[in-house]
Amino acid sequence: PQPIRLADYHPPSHLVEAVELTFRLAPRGTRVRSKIRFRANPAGLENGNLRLDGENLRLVSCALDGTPLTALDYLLTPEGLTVPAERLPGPSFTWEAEVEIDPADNTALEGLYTSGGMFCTQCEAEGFRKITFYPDRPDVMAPFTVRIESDLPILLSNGNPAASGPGWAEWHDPWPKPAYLFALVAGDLVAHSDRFTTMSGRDVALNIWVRPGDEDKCAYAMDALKRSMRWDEEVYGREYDLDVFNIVAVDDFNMGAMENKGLNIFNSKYVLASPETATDRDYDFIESIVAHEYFHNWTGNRITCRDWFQLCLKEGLTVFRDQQFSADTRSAPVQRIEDVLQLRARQFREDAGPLAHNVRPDSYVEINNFYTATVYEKGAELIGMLRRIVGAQEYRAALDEYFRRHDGQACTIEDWLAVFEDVTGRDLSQFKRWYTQAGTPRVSAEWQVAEGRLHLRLAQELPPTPGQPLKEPVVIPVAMGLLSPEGAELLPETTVILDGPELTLDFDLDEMARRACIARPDHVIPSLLRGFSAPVILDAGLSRADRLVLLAHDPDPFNRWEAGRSLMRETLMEMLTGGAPDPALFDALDRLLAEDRLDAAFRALCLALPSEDDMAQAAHDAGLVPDPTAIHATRRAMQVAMARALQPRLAALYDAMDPGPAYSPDADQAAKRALRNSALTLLARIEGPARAKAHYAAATNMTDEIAGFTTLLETGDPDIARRFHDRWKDDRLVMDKWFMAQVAHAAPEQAVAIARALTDHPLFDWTNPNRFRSVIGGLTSGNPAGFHDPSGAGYRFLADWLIRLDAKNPQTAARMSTAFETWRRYDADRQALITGALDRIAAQDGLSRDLSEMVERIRA
Ligand code: B3K
Ligand code: ZN
Repeated sequence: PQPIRLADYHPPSHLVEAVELTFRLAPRGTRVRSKIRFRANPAGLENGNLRLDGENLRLVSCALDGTPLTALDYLLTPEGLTVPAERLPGPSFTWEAEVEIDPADNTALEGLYTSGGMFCTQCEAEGFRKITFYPDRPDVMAPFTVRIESDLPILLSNGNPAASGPGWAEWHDPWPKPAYLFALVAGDLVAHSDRFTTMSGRDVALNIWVRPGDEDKCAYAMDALKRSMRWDEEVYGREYDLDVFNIVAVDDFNMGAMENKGLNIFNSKYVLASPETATDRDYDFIESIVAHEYFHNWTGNRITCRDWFQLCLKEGLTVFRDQQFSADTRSAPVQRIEDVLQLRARQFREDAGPLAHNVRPDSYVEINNFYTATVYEKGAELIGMLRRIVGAQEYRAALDEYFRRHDGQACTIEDWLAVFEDVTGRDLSQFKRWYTQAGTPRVSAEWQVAEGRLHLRLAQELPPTPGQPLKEPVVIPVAMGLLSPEGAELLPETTVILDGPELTLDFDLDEMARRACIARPDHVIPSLLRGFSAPVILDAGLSRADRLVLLAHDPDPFNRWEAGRSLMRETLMEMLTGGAPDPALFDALDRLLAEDRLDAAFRALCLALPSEDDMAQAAHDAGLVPDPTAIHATRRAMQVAMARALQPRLAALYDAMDPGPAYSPDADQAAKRALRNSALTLLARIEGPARAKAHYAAATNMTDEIAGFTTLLETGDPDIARRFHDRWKDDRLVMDKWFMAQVAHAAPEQAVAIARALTDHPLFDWTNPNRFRSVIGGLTSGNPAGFHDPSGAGYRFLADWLIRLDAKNPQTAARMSTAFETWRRYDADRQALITGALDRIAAQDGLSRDLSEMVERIRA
């Protein structure tokens, strides 16, 4: 298929004034009647034909202004239907159609499908065209009226309930929206209900709809929803705009959740929680995803994207908003570190390989392949930089103007930046390069102290990415401070802007020393990129001693953590090539762990090692060929060394950090459990399984239970998997953890065999995306050394499953194929095995557009 290009955008020939839909639901033959009021678009550059998208639809009948059309009046292809301009009654007309669709056969989970006896929809990006003929593009916005006919008790759509009777319900959504925000749900559902009064005093009914039996697992999601609604009022002045807000939990869902107007649909994994079944991490995800989808009501729904190239307009901004919310709700530094860990693990990895693309891509074959860490997480970083550059007040003023100017519109990144330019009077043309250049910039620092002055030179470099050999310098805000070798703060935090290839700064040490009331130091330690002020790779040029000072004293918690992180990474790299860990690092960690005034979650993060994938990338960046087996063994050896060096401290923390039996998912308790469970895992490396056995037996919540379970899996308790299974076999979400943990915590040489055996387990339902991801993702992400087994068995296993899944669910198959994106890092044997697996996939007949685009891009 031909790629679609941003440069080819043209406005639609027709706009929609109103849509009426009637669904007569049946699993094997749902009838959809549509009545759509069209009007010619004066700005339409097209030929004036009426172009409607439509896929997998059986057309029963259609008419224009009441006159039935015959097959001679239109052109029907597998992609849609065109009525030539000369057959249209005039500039305004009503299109009516009836189509039949087969929701029970819809295994792609896009459009209208069935899941465990309920009907539900997923339309973003282009699923609405599988429901009826329509201009399925985000710049066509219209109010929708929907009638649902079905014997199922609960019938939901967007907007407000309009009328209902036995076997039917009508909904009306007054806010014009693109078709991708359409949703319909029908099922035997029960609600966890509540109410919310908005800042202007309007009363909103809130419902979380779940299968009977799950209603006692909705309280946390509801609480998160109400807090999100309040937060958006307080921080952004945004009020909810309908009489009801519905959330529905669905077991079969391709991603996390979807922001359909007034009817958010969620993967049940991100709604249902009880202390016994959900971990602290699950609670954390529920909170941030509920917030994210709710925040889309303004950033995405009221103001949407002109075309799918502008996806970051809604996603980057909404991720930034949900990160702000989490930072306000929990610990801000911990949130920042976690966000950066995610960014590096997923987005830097993407940027470093063949799938690198702009935050605003220039072209795509299948848009679902561009819901990426680059669009989402790097997109959010760009908003954060913008806010840092213009300041919090001007940022808020610009957002107010954005909502004022563009409410009800479908916008572009140019519109977004123009608002900031108008409100702040700045020229953002250089900043815009962040949206149009792929790749992670590299920033390096060099400095010297001479004659009482510090000369600091910052430089940026932009490595080439596929299709972009040369790049222009970007605008990099560098938040920084300076410390003396004793850890005294010499310079209060300031932000400098690196917008050329390099920047030289000059500081007067005498003056700084005077202000800090210390003698003039003969050495200075720059603390650069505080709070990770830009999504770049920094070579700070710091010695080990300098970093130990930052680890002990940096007033910026992010850079404190970062100093420890880089020492750990360096130590692991040295151990990989035969070195031994430096005891000074362990001493520093020991002191940090003893600082009781530090957040326990922060301490747990400082104790965590870089992942195996981080290490593989670090090895590659250092010009080495990473050996996944050696990396795994080295991390293990480091854990043993750490446990030995820190044993008394870890044992003391294990006892001190017990939050007691009354479980709460709040940040404070979760932090204690995080630190305590890190201590448990490390201690098990030298103590054997006794402590983990007791921990598992005593656990009264899933966070502790899974920590005990995974530790026992690793220390080789032969019976633990069976016991966990027998306890939880009837709980789908907990069993996802059971499947995943066994693969992720298997010894590398056994991982593929274990994964394969699990795919034969009676509870392995590979058509359920969560279950598929548990086992196949448990190997590819959870057990890199197992996945990269030198035999190639992991690659063959993944390829076999991608081929099988692609025939049913291309979107999830394509998503999972990114496990191969790092293939160029590895040795020639592994490269040949991976490219062989990719070529085998590419050679399949009838491969989806989704997976074939991915394989082609990865292979290139
Ligand atoms: N907007 C949806 C993602 C849709 C993905 C389509 N493949 C969820 C979100 O970002 O909130
Ligand atoms: Zn989103």
